[in-house]
Amino acid sequence: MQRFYITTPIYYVTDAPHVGTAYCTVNADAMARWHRLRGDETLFLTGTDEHGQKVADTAAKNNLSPQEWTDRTSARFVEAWKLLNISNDDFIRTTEERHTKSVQSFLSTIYDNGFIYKGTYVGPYCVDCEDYYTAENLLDGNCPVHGRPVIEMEEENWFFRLSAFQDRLLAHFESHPDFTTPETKRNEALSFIRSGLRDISITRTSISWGVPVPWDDRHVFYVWYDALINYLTAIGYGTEKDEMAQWWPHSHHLIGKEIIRFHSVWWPAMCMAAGIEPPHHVQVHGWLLVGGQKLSKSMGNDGPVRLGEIAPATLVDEFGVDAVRYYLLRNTALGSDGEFSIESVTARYNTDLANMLGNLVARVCAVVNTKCASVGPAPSPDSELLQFAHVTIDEVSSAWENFEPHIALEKTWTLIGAANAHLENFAPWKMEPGEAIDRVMGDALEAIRIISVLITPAMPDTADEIRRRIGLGAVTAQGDWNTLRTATYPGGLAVQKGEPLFPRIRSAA
Ligand code: ME8
Repeated sequence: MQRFYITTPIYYVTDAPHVGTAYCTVNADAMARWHRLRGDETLFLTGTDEHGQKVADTAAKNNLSPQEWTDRTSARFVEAWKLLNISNDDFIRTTEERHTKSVQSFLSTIYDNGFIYKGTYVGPYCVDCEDYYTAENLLDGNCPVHGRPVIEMEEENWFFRLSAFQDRLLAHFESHPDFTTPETKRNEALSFIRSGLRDISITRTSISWGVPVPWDDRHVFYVWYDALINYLTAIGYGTEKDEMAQWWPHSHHLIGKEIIRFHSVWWPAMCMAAGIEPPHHVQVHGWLLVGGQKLSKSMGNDGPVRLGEIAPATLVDEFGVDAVRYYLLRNTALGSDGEFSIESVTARYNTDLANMLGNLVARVCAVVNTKCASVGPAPSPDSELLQFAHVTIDEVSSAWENFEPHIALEKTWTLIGAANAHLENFAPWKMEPGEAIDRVMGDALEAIRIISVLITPAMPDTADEIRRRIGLGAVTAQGDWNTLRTATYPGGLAVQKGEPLFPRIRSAA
């Protein structure tokens, strides 16, 4: 048993959740579910990032106070994640009292340790990124991420001595080769460190929407400086409910590729400065693109896509929650960018879910109904199909372990393909009731039992429904994962037919 603490970025409340933020959250959810299934002690955190200039500006544009705006928008994230069956153990909001306490305690420690000093910042700043740039970083004078104009910032601020951590960070990357994965993203972080680290301005006097600096009440902390600490707030850093010893540093931060520098450079340096270990692992994922562009809140409804039409709620309505989860986990390798389109969701739905998984379950239940008097037979000990299933269990297991959901699902679907081929091969619908058909159907039911466990992190409701149809209870770590290889489908259970799990959808074209 391990301890597994997984986090998503906390999302800005500048607008509603979209399929890009859903992508990251569903991936983190599947990892959390996988680790719970293995019996690991698991903590899964997500939440909303509610401070900063961008949020204050958005609230003002909507004629609301920042607090009213954040209350309203944060609730939309809670709602969307409920709809997507996200199993987070906690949902953090950075405007909560517990967060203020942790941030002030953490940054006061860094201050007391001598890594914060007063200076003046002059330079370009992108409000959309809430990030500083140098003139060389800009693309045609614009922000390299958003392609929009930056503002010229000049402020007397408190600075974090990031430059003091260059060597320690390099040594940490050296001694922890898996600190940031995949390797291409690790190299990106490394080359940023090697290019020379500059101290960072970490406070603001120009806005008041932030966590107050405890030693200088004219300042609030710069939003990124308060945001990163959320990962510690949730485990009670600096409060009476301190669970640091239990959960730190077992953390895995799942993040998009545009925020590597904050998580793989700033954050470990901040931890070092505060005298705690850096997080265990930063897992970087790529972007969902639409028409080649990053899907984002600022795309609004005038870009290459109307965001409302691909909002998580609309997709769930159209395809069902588990199909959306499956698509997000399966279609794009974690770490790469992937083009999102309704056509590709429809294609995967029809091919992988309706034709392969849905069809397998429907055929097995129908044949057991007509040829085995609705009673599922037990499998034979060493069939070829089951030997293959056991190899698949190992492959799927190590893919989940390595943060490769797309491979875990690809391998699972190979087993689904093999189970369908087993049926095609024996054509039990043409056989007479008797021992031979019992063997064929027992093996198919055993494959379905194994498949139901393997799909649980991705498609928990479908897994339970499939099991209900073949007479089994919901998947548990103790009863199902631990005995996945040793136990078998017991036989003698009532098998029921049901509505198609994934009725085919006609494509719009
Ligand atoms: O950066 N494809 O918040 P944010 C895939 N508050 N993932 C996407 C995506 C896309 N098109 N668009 C967004 C922030 N994401 C900060 C984080 S953490 C201490 C503070 C996902 O609302 C992806 O995980 O801009 C990305 O890193 C995150 O949303 C950024 O969300």
